[in-house]
Amino acid sequence: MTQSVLGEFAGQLLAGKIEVVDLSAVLGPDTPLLKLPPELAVDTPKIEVHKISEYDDKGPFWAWNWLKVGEHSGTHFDAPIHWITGRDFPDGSTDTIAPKNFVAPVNVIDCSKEVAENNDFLLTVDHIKAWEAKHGAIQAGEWVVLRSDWYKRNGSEADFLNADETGPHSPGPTPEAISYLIDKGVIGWGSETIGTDAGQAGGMEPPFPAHNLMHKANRYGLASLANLDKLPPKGAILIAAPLKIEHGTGSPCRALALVPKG
Ligand code: 23J
Ligand code: MN
Repeated sequence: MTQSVLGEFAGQLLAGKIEVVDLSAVLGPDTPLLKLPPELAVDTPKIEVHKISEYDDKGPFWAWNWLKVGEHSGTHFDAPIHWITGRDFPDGSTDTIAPKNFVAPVNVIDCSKEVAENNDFLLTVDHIKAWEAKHGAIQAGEWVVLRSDWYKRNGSEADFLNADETGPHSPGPTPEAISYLIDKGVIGWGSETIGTDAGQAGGMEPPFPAHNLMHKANRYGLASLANLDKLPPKGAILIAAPLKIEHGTGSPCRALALVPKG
């Protein structure tokens, strides 16, 4: 049975009937990075790419670099131990999460119109229920991601963070929406913004609910996703695996979606 499904899949993949959509942004020195209030925290450092050699006297036939990059940089995976509420899960770090959890169906909730009108848009339980009534129920083991088209701002850190004197302004979920999804048994929550929470989520109860509640439930996060506008509401498979960093709290990742064509 499984053999025939994978055989069928291989045939469709090679025939171009399944599209592989890149959900990751370019990772480099210009990648936008989270800025936290200085009184609260230390920021993740700027990404650095250092040349070791480039077919030269440091290595005549090869080019290679070394990187300085925080775990929570660019398109990245949040592991449960990232948050204090998830710190004790033995399978909650990048090196201990079961690999089967890196491949799962994805539900894409399109809020791009609402976000265009209100940068602080918050996804509520009612929004999710209305989406389910239209597209079908969200099932256990699936990802839920918020399409906002925010990734189109990724080329400019100022536009991406969208901060003013009152702090950053970007969309995200309410605490109740995250609790609703956890009760459904989702595997995680993903967003196109700098982190999985809304820009103003530091003032919510609990603060940063996507982090606090998802990781408390041993579930995952995906941040700075791109190209969610290329996905159907349902029917795509999301592949997103963090580097196997020892006791890692997260990692930049190459997130991909398999999408049936036509
Ligand atoms: C550390 C502190 C607060 C937040 C974050 C990290 C993230 O968004 C992240 O990248 O996990 S909100
Ligand atoms: Mn993160």
